[in-house]
Amino acid sequence: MKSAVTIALVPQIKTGPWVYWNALEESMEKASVLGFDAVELFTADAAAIETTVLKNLVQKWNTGIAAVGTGAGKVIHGLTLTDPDPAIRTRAISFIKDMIDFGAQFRAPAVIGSMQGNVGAGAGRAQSLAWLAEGLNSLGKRAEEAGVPLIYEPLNRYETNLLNRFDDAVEFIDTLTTTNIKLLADLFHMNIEERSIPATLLAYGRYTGHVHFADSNRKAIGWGHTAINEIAAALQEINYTGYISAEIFPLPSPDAAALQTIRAFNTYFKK
Ligand code: LER
Ligand code: MN
Repeated sequence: MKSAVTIALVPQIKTGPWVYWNALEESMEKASVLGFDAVELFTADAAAIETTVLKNLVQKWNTGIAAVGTGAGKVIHGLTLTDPDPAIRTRAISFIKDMIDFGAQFRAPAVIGSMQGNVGAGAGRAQSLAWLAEGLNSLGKRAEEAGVPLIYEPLNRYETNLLNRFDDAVEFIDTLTTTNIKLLADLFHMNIEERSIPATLLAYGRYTGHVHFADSNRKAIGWGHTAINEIAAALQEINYTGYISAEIFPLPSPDAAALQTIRAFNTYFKK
């Protein structure tokens, strides 16, 4: 398993759960010095960082790119895959395709979190899930062509009413034409929604493609009440080899949150 830490470069999401803010090179240097294998990036769009600039930084600091988040598509541009307006859905797909292509240059998959949207006014649940399926089928294929999986993230009930738990998400992605979708196990969302996080990981191991490493209060692991021992054992049991990426509040400071995270990672995953 590989460690990662998040860097957000989008001022509009300043209150969100990301460890480092702005200052891309300084943040990559800090991640590298602490021994993280990679960083996970949240950018305004696919053109926000020039590919050559990022390639140089990856080489200089010897850090991979674990994944690229797409949430800015919703926060800045108001795009979701389940908006009742077909023009907005089309723009959402196009935004994520660009993110897939951007990330793929670094072998980093794109994550679909908040851009999945909600069952809202103007459409029922079946229709919203049909739109989500249409979007994921098209995006899963694009990601496959680019040589990366597409990561779909079940979010907790306060962020979406589409699919909150792994069992429902697995049932849904099994109906898709694409087989290139993996699920994101965000331990913060799972702490709210799942009956047992380890049991869920053991049941759906082959669907798990990325992990957001966060304690029950969305602080660094060790600073809440999530029983990480059993979760780490479950991830080992399913032979998970992907990233364990800290998507947490920068509390009490980015540096302290990052340090606690790498200590926890080394304690539970580096054998
Ligand atoms: C995105 O990965 C996520 O977990 C969301 O809760 C962020 O708002
Ligand atoms: Mn997450």
